[in-house]
Amino acid sequence: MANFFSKLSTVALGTTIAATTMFGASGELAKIMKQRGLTEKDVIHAAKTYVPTGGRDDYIVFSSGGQSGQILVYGVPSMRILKYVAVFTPEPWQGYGYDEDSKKVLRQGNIRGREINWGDTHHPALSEKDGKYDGKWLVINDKANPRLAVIDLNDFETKQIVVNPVFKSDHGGAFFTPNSKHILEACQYAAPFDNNYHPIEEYKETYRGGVTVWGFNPKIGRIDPKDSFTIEMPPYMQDLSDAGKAASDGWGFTNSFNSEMYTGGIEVGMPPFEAGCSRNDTDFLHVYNWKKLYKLSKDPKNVKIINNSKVIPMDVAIKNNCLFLVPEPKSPHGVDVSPDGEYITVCGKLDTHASVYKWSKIKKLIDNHEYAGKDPYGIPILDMKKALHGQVELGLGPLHNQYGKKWKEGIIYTSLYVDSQVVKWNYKKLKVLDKINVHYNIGHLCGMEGKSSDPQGDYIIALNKLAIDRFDPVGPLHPQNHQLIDIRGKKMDMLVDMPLPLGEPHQAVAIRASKLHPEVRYKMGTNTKTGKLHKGRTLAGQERVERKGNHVYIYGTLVRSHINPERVTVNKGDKVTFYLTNLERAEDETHGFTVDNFDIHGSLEPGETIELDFTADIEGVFPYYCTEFCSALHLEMMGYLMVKDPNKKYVSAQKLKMKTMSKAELKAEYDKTVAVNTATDAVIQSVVKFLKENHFEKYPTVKNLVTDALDQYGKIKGEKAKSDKAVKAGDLEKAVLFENMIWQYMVKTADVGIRAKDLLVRKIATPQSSAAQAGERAFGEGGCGGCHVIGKVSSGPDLTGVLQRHENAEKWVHDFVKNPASKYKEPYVEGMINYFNLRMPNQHMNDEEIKNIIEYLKWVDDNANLF
Ligand code: K7E
Ligand code: CUA
Repeated sequence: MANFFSKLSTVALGTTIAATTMFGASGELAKIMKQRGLTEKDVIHAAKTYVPTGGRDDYIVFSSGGQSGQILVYGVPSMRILKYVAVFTPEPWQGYGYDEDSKKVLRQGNIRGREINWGDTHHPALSEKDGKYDGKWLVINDKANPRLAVIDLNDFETKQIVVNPVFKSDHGGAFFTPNSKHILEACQYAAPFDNNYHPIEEYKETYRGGVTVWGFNPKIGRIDPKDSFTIEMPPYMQDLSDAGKAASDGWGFTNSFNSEMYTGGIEVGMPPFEAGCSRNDTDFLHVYNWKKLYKLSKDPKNVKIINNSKVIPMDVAIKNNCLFLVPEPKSPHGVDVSPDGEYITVCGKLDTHASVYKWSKIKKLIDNHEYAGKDPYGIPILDMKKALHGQVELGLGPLHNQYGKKWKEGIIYTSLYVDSQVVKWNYKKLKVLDKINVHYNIGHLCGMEGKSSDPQGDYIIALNKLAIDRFDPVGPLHPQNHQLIDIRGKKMDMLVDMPLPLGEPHQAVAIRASKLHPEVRYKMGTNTKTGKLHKGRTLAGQERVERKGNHVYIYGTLVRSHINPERVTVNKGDKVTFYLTNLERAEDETHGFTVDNFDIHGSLEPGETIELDFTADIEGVFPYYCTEFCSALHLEMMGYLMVKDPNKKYVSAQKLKMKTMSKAELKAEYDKTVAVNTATDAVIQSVVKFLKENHFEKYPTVKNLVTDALDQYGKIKGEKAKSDKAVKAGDLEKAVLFENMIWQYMVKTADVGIRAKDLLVRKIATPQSSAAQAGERAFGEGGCGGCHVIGKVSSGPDLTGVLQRHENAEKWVHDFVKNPASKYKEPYVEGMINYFNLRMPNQHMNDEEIKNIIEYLKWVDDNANLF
């Protein structure tokens, strides 16, 4: 023990108290720390973020995938990536854009009739109930092609894409209102609302910005374009936005960065755009009463119809006291409303300050019609000073804000892009509290439910634009770097880096994992994109091929490990539609499907039906197969699409003369196959006996596996009847094939059954001491398992009971492991060497490892009945 701590203190930088209580007396840890050059702090950070195998995370993060047009899902604190959700971009893995139903979703995003196959995702938003995340829906915007997408958190699939009818780009979206009845989406680069050409010289007259208020039905999770409208705004280049909450519910807040309405024009000798658009000291925070405007939008006299959508003109909004401007420091970026809706924090990239506005002050100015002036479009401007709670200097390039658990006391976190820091400060007392360096150039930061009205604190994730020197280089473009920061202490503590190998994630949102309850399986035959039963739904026994003119419809099924039908023949030029249903009920038993050379792919989660369409315009033989390694017989899960040219005459190839088996030979093969099946069945029965005796039904996860296994086993009876019938008819050839099929079902049963048994053993065995755990690890890592299998005689003896076989056994085992050669001459060992024709090699274990292995072997003996 003394040795361990003296070693530790030579490398420790931080406090040692935590380590002494956390790590106990294991010398192994000190050894690893030394080998890997880890400090005590590193080890504490690892312990704070490590999730042991099989463990779960506390939070799930949805991060925008930037230019990949996708969403990334990962866990906190482990920072393990869990999923890519395809949104605006085809993603073959789940068949997105490669099967017909997902193509329909993707094509909802066509703009002016044209296909768009990528997106620039920026701001994901989680649906809310009373301002708190409810774990039901996720929406995200596409900045490049102004669109929103809706993802169902029941299965993490994109269900809807809507195109903004009037914007030519967007950015300040998506933001749910507190009960998810509406979603705000603000414009970015001003442009004419119609689709016509308008000269840039008419920028002030014909170019417009705005905010679209989308109607959303939180019950079904769909945006309703008919229940939506756009608020016309000046061409000020609207930016980030936020929806009011509690005190400010019903209002929206949107930044802008070009109140100068500068349009650049370096080609005509004008100073560049970025110079002109940041000339004024201030830009405008747009404050608008979307709730009242929503009601007004229902009266046709208040709206203009542009591109088949409702637009409320500025003068209507002004007349109804629904639109105001408040000056804000120039070129602002983030605007974030506090959980109680009372404070609105704005950060300007070109200003070192954060500006905190107070809603009650803004509201008072509005109610009293107390204006400092009007903008060129007649929008009332409120006095900045009178609207401000105060300003505080944070550092260079403040961008975005997140609230923590102590938001009521005023705690807020802000990213500093230029300084590459996160700053913790108090927005009520206007005081900086702490800063931490991040690597490098942070954009957004993500708190745990940090944008809801119920922030959890615990962590902040820094979403850094550059990684530079943090990872092994993978070319000139480095990964993005998400860094997890512990904010539970007084000082922020950087825990771990996570490289992100995708686009540039702008924002991420985090939700408690306990709030998500995704589906395990679909109702049999579901079209997952609509949630309804699929028109091509096919149940077992309904498989068929139908021809209607030159269109061939295949109604097929997939279940471990066959595709039914196995052969499809069509004519060259035929249209082909595969309707495929995954008949599995077993958890995670997904099958994929493709026909080689036709650029189609589907992923069928348990119960899902998909449609794949193509024209068989080339002649030939095309294998189709399951693309998920779904069982031991996955490679066998295949079939053939044969495409014949109807105008060609095919001459049959000379048949090869194959030697046929004699009757006696066939009989021998049949008997052998049956014998193998009988033996395999005996193994299955012994597993079943074990499972029953140990009450598998008490453990739901084990029970599910047993159900799956028996599901396969249940199919044997039918095959056996067919085999017997063939025997009766004298067709042993066929009988052998059916017996083989029986064997395949047995293998599948055993595959899952043994998994169930192993799981059950773990559940009912006595718990392992930490020494026994370390011993099992050492046993595995030391390569002992190469010769010894617990519970079985393998290429070495079974070690169950080894501690009973020798006198003074612990010492004997210790000495033998330490120096096997010293015992080669002992009669027992010599006998073993002769029997196995192998000598126990020296694995160079240290005393600690050997001690732990002995503890593990004791655990094995305690549970010997289970192996
Ligand atoms: Cu700052 Cu698009 Cu929210 Cu990027 S945005 S960082
Ligand atoms: Cu199904 Cu592989």
